[in-house]
Amino acid sequence: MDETGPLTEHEPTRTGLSVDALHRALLDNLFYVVGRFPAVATRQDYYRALAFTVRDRLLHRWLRTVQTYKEERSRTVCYLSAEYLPGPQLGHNLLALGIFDNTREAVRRVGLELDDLIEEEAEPGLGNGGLGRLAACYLDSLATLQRPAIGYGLRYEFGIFRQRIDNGWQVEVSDSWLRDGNPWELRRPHIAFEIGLGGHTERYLDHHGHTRVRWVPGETIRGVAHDTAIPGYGVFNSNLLRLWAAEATESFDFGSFNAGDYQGAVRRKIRSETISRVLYPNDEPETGKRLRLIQGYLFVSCSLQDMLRIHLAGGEGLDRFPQRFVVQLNDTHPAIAVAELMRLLLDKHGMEWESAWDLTRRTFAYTNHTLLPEALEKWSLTLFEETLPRHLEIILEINQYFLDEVRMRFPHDEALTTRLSLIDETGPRYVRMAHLACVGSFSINGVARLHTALLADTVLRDFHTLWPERFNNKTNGISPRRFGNLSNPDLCALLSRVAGPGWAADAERLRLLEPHAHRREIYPEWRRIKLERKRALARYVADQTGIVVDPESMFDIQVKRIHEYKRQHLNVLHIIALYSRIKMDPTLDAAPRTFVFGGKAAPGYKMAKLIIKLIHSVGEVVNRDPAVRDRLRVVFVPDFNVKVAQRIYPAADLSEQISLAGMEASGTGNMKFALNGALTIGTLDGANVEIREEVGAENFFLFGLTSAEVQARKRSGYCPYDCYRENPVLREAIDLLADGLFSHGDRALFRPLVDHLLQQDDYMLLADFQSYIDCQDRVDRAFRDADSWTRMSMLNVARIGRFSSDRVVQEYCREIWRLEPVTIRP
Ligand code: GL9
Repeated sequence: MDETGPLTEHEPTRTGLSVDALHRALLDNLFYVVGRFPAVATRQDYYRALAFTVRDRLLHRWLRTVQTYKEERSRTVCYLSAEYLPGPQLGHNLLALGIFDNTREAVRRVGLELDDLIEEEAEPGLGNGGLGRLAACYLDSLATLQRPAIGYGLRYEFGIFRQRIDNGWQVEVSDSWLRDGNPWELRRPHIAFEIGLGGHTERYLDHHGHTRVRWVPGETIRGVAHDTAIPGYGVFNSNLLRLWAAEATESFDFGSFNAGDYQGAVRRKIRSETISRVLYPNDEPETGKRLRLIQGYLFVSCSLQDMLRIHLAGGEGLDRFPQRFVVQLNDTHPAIAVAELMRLLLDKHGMEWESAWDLTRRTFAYTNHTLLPEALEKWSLTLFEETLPRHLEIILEINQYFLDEVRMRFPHDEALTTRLSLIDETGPRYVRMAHLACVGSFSINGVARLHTALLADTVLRDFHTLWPERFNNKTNGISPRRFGNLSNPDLCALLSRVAGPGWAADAERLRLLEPHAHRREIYPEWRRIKLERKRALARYVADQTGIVVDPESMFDIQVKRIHEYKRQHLNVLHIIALYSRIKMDPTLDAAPRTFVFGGKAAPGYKMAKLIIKLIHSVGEVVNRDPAVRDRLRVVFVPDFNVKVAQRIYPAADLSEQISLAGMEASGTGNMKFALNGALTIGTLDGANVEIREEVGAENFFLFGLTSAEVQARKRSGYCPYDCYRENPVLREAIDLLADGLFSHGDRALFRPLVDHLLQQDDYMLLADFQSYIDCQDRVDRAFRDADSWTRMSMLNVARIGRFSSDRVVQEYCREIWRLEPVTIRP
């Protein structure tokens, strides 16, 4: 795989890929960029020197790519996303460049191990969870598939908080990922745009005598581009992730300074820079957060201004903008783009409404990522008017034309008009961002087949009635490079040996493993690799938590954001039931299990934080009890992020995907686990449905209500207390919890959780409980037949190729973006 070029004396220090060149460059950068002698350099110094070495090698690919796209005026997709979770870059870039082995050797020459340097990197936590990670996987695939693309977003100075655990409770610690600098990015001071905020609008006559609008903002702020290269795997193309950082338009207010107000002079600078200071940690957007609205506006406006700049520099007219650019809105966070593009075209470029609207609607496409009604973003009209007065005018005008069209097609249906309106007028008035995104986009997609169907049937039902042709599905996918090669190199080496190489760039080739799934002679090696990953995770767990786990036990893992709909507490109820069963019957024949949890709770989400405490509390009792020693262990891995995830997926035997059917839009962890040979226990929710179809029902542990059954049960009046009363196993588990067995006799601690389950149970844990327990029994029996389990594991890997992000990105390219590959040559 490595491009081991010939060793020539003249191989350039900044581009050469041989061990010699890399070694020389490493020392060169250590001295001239990091400023350290080898004798005193720390690992972090060496990591930085190596990162610069790799960045040098990326730069000419990256500049070549930009130059080629520009020359060829390639059609480009711009992915607008408020979140990105790219994970650590070093390993990924070495893999893409094909210089892993050479670099390992070069690093050995200075007496260090590459893996230790990779460990040094602080990852950019610029996202909350699946949505941000998906954006990163798509950038990887776009580059690998040689599609011209720019990822646009915000350069938060503080990413998602780091999670510490204190006495079983989550404690949030700020994430200063930029503290040691970021060797991967290039600040581009010449690529900067101003945005306005507040102020008022004025009307005036232009030289044709037409009324036009001028926005006079109360203040202006600058966004400055920071670029990171996203190299494709095994190709020369390297795309761009362009993140905007907020800066003051003038860093210093001389008026105040001269008047002797030194503090006031810097205050404005600080206020401006605050805008990109921190990522909002909630996965449910909140209204009323002015700063969040401004964040979205900053990166959207800078990105659109940047696209218009690039387009106009190519010498073509604005009318051709939709030929050159297509803009994908990653959820509603960037939906203000619809109004902002209108504003730029109308007010800055003097376009007429009709042509501006036509152009706008041909530019945007919108992806919805959630059905949770509370997560549908809306902004109060007053906040909007204060912050973006011109945009509110434009949105109201779009709304007027839109509702006229609705009334024309559906006369006498005022209820429909009210439901579709961009403005929610049922109480205090709000702007509905999802509606703005729908009206302004030519394509609307969900992220799994079930999710898209439910979208059309529930939250976007009226839009589906109006424009069924705009709706389409794009089932999520994951990068086989990041979650295969990088996370699990040993398994990947085996796959390449058995199924043949090439699957990393063409995951459908994993199918070639299928005929080998009955070859028992391979099973020991398959199991040895899994065991090795479990040992490594066990070491990490011991290091992080002090808890010792048995690598031979079944690793039953649930890692994802903590949320009631994801039902980590259903998993806990099973643990309690199993614990009490073993206590009652010490001879019970069940495979030893290690239950692993990980994930962050939104800081303001009390119940989610209580679930973290619950996991720790149950763990404390179970892990200490000699009666179940060696049979049950419960651990919570703190601070789940991309780096930790890469350790966890390869070590899993069982993947918990147990959300209430109809709640999880897609899920992507489910795919990462399966690619690493874990079997899934799951409901018919999100992409689970399609994963099960692909891997085969006999290789998937299914339980629970379907989404149709959920809806029916809710309609007929679901009463969780009935389940509790009628099921002695469930009753016992809940009673143990309520009686304080896991809280040192404190009956109040988990009361809110128990009460909610018994009285409301919005996510129907009690309805699914018995089905889950029965299914876990099937898992247990299956696991104890090691050969059969191994065959199922192999079949999961062989049949998971469809969930490669390469497949999805190709679908986006064909069906939404109309984007062709552009080959970049060295
Ligand atoms: C999410 C959905 O909840 C997931 O089911 C989906 O897989 C991803 C990617 O499409 O998007 N939507 C969403 O708001 N989040 C998702 O993970 N939340 C976070 O990213 C925290």
